[in-house]
Amino acid sequence: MAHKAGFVNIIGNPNVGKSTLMNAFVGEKLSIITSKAQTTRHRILGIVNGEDFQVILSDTPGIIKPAYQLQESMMDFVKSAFEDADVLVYMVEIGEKELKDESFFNKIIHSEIPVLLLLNKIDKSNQDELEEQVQLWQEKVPNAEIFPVSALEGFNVPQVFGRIVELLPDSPPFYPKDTLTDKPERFFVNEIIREKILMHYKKEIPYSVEIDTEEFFEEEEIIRMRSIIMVERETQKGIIIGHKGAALKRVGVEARKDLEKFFGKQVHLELYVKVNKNWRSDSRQLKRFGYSGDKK
Ligand SMILES: Nc1nc2c(ncn2[C@@H]2O[C@H](COP(=O)(O)OP(=O)(O)OP(=O)(O)O)[C@@H](O)[C@H]2O)c(=O)[nH]1
Ligand SMILES: [Mg+2]
Repeated sequence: MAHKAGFVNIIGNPNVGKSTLMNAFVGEKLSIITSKAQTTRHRILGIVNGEDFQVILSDTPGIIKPAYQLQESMMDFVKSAFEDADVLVYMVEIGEKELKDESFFNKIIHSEIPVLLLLNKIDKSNQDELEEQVQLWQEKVPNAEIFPVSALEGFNVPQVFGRIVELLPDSPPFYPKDTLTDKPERFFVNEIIREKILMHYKKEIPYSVEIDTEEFFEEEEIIRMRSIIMVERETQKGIIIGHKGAALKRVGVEARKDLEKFFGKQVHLELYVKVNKNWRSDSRQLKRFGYSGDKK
């Protein structure tokens, strides 16, 4: 029997629903999702295995004009997603007019590989608007096949998946057939904690935070984790901890609940806050946190 396999890389502006789509395809919450832009900072693989196919999806950070080195590394992940894609999934949301970065947009319209343009969040739209938007995007990206979808409600998601499998080249699998992702367990610990930070803190705080899980120790009944929440400045440390530690406690309780769901096991989570001055602009630190740019 012929076997199909390949890389399907999801790109688009921030907050359009790329991670929601990847999770819907994979059926697991691999990528964190929040209503804030720049939730995703890495390229995260989500692998869907069937008897005769292996779809290797990549969720990527939303495309922005980088203002500091962390954001440059985030855009390097997007660039890498252009390099090895067998199918490009370009996601836009209803009401959106353009991809802010022209060079990325040019790569899409001149792409030699198939482009699926997903017009997302159609649950928030109506028929007239939808038709007008489909026409707009068909003109802008003539080489794309357009699919209106709702990643959140699953509308048209199986149809898009079917089309992806059709477009994949004949190939043996790239990963063992029981592989779900390329990221280690600690990565997901970091991300689940960061999701709570994105949800509960305002302004620059979530963008100044990185998580480093120093300990991940699995016992028979429980997994013990110790994670550091790193901030850039002393004042941010106080804000993270909050009055009598209440804010930090909330992060810990909510993260632990999600971690227990994710790992299917009881979790003990210790959280500490540390100042790590200007980590976002420090190459060595960024490398240590996995932002080296060209990694899948
Ligand atoms: N109404 C509606 N909301 C959606 C849909 N898909 C995603 N969202 C919401 O849009 C917001 C952003 O979703 P994400 O999946 O995090 O978007 P993203 O493109 O990965 O964002 P970044 O990682 O920041 O680039 C969240 O609040 C989602 O719940 C959809 O189909 N309909
Ligand atoms: Mg995302």
